Amino acid sequence: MARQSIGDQVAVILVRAGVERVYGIVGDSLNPVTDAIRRTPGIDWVQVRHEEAGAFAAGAEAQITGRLAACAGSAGPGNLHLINGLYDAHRSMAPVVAIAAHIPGSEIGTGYFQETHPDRLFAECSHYSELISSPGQMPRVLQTAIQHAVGRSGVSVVCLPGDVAGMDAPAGAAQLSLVTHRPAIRPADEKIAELTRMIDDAGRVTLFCGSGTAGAHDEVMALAERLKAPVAHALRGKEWIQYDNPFDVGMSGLLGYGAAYEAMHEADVLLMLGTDFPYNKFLPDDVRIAQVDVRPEHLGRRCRLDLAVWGDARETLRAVLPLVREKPDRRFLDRMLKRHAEALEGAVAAYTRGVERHVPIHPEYVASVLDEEAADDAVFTVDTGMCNVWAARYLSPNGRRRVIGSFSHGSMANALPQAIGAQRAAPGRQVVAMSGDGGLSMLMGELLTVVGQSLPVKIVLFDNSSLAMVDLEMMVAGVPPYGTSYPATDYAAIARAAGGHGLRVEDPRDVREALREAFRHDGPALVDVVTDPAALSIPPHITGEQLTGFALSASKMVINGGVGRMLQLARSNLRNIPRP
Ligand SMILES: Cc1ncc(C[n+]2csc(CCOP(=O)(O)OP(=O)(O)O)c2C)c(N)n1
Ligand SMILES: [Mg+2]
Repeated sequence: MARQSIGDQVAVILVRAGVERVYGIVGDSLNPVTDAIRRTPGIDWVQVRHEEAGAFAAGAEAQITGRLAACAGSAGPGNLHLINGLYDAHRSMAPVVAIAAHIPGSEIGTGYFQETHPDRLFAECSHYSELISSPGQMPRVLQTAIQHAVGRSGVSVVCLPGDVAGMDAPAGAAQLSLVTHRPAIRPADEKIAELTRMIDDAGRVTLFCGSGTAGAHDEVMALAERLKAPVAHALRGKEWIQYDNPFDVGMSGLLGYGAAYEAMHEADVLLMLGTDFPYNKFLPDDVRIAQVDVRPEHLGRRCRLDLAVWGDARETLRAVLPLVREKPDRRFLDRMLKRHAEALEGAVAAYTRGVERHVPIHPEYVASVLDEEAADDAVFTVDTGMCNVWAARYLSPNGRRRVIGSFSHGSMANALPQAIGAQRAAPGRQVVAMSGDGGLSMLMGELLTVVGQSLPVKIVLFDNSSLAMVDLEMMVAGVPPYGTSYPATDYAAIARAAGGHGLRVEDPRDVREALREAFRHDGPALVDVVTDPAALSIPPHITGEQLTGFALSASKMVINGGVGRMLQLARSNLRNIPRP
C-alpha cells in the first residue's frame, strides 16, 4: 500500500464518518490536510472568505442533514476565526468537527510566529479539543473527536501541527469502525411510570416543546389529544411543532405570541419536552413541572423540577402514550385555544393595518409576502436582530420547511454563511437568507463565495440602515439610541458588482414581484428591501422597573407585532371545538 500521511488519514476517516466537504481557508500548516482532501474521493474543499463563515456553514449543514459536518482553519489567526461559528454550532447541538492546524510541534511554547493554543482556545465551545503531537495518536484522537461530536451533538476540535500532518501514518489504522449516528434514548421504566402517574394525577396539563421534539410531531399530537393539552413551543421548537397542530397556543419568550404564557401558568402540570428555553422569567414557579431532555445536564437548570426525565422526547412519549389515561375534559384546552385566537386577532388588528402601502417598507409586510412566495420546502436562515422577530412571526412551518438561526448563541451575521452550508448540503432546495444590513455587512465577503460558487442562495435583505434590534433595546432601557445607525447603502449594486443578481426595492408594491424574480433567477440573488427602522411598537404598558438592565430579557414583556398566517390556524382550531 502507498504511504499514507497523517493528513491523508484525516481525509479518509472524515469520509468514513460521512463528511462530504470541509469549509475553510487554506494556509501552510493546513496544506497536508487540504492536499489530502484534493486527492481523496468523496470529500471536497469549500473555500470561503472568512473562517467564521466556514464554521457557520458547517453548523448549518449538520442541522440540515443531521450528520457530521466539518470545517478547518490554518495555524493561529486562521483557526481563531472559526471560533464564533463553532460556538454557534456547539450551542445549536450541531455535530461539527473542526481541524485547527497548528504551528510545528517543535516550536510549541516558544512564542513562535502565529502561535496560539487552539486546544485551550476551543475548550469552551467544544465537547473535545485535543492536540495531536505525535503520529501515534492518530487515528484514535480523530475517532474520539468524531464520536464526541456525533454522540454528544456538538463541536469537536482536532489541533494538528502542520509537520505532524505531513508525517507517515501508522499503517492500516484508518480501517476503524466509527459511530456516525446517535442512538435513541428511552428512559427507564420507573421514570416512565412516575411520569405517567404525574400526568394522570393532574387535571390540566400543558406541553411546552423545544427543538428536541424534532421528529416527534406525531407523538406530541397524540399525547395532546389524549390529555386535551394545549401545546406551546419555544422558538427552536416552532418549526417542528406549530404546523398541523389543533392544540397550538403559540410561542413563549421575548418574541412570543398567543396564549403560551397563560397555558403554561394555568396548568396543574407543565411537561417540558426537549427545550432548554433560557428565559426562566417566562416559566411558572407554582406549577408542577416535568422535564424530558436527551441531555441530563439540561434538566432542572431553568426551573425547579418535580420530575426530571432523561430521554429523547419521542422515545419518552412513545413509552408513555399507551400508559396514560385519557382525559375527557377539554374545557382548559378550549379556553386556551380561544384566548390564543383572541390574542392573535388583537395583534393583527393593531400592527398590520395598511402595511402594504407603508413607506419606508414595513418589514412585517416583506416577511409576510416572503412566507407566501417561498417554496414549501425552503430552508430559511435568519440573522440575529429584528429578522428573528419577523421569522418567528411570519414564517409558516409545515414540516418540510426549515428555519435555522443563531437562536442559542445569538450571533449576528449568521444567515448568509449558514445559507452557504444549507445550499451545499441541499443543492436542489430553495435557500433563503433573511439578512439584516448589519449582519450582511459584517461577513459581506461571503457574497463573493456565493457568486463564485454559483450557489443559488436568495438573500432577502431587511435594509433599515441601522442595528435596529439594539435601537429597540436602548429605547426600552430609556437611553437614547447611540451607535446604531449606518449610512444608506445600495447593497443591490454591491451584489451586482460582485457578479450576482441584485434588486433594490423601495416601493412596497414592488416587493412581491422582486421576490418572485429572485426565486425565478437561476443563481444567487439579493433583494435589498429598504425597510422602516422604527417598525416595532413597544407595548404601551411597559413601566420603569421593567426597563432596567438587559430590559427585554429581564421582563416578561413580549415584543409585539403581527402574526402572519398563524391567525388562520388559530381560527380553524377554534372551529374544531365541539359545540355544546
Ligand atoms: C457578533 C455580534 N455583535 C453584536 C451583537 C449585538 N446585536 C444584536 S442584534 C444587533 C443588530 C443587528 O443589526 P441588523 O443585522 O442590521 O438587524 P436589524 O436588527 O437592524 O434588523 C446587534 C448589534 C450580536 N448579537 N452579535
Ligand atoms: Mg439593520
